[in-house]
Amino acid sequence: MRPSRRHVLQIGGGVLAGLVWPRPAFAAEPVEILMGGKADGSHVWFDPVGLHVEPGRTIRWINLDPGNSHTATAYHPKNFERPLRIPERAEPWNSDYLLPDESFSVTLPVEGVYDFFCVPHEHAGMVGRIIVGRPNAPSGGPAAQALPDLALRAFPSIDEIMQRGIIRRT
Ligand SMILES: [Cu+2]
Repeated sequence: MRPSRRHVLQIGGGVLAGLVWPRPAFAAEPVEILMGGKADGSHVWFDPVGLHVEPGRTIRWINLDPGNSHTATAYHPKNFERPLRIPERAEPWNSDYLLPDESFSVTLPVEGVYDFFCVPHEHAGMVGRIIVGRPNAPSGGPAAQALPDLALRAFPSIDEIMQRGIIRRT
């Protein structure tokens, strides 16, 4: 069962007060991806930008950028007709706009490569990549379709994510 967004936001708000990054990863805990930006809005990012997790893990995005709203949105035709860059059998997600300190969670049971973006900042290269289990699972990998240049350059490679497990923003 997937919790409603409202429920997730309540949980996120409660947990945020004690948030310390980096946190140790426990199997039962969500893995957190921070949404950040410079005060003047000149740079925006997901951190980590690349992540390898086991199937069934929950990912939680948290907007820690006091000056901007962000989204965590799967590359999928159902999301603004963007190209499919998640496994074919996987459910697409779209957090909608997260205000500062809001959060959004999804659980990813299907193995493969998931690329996601921030709706207002895709052109600024605000994208990220999650690998669940094996990247070459039959469910597929990212399609080689045209994205904004800065977005394409921002994805860590599959090899790098598999080797290091987590890729912090540089
Ligand atoms: Cu953004």
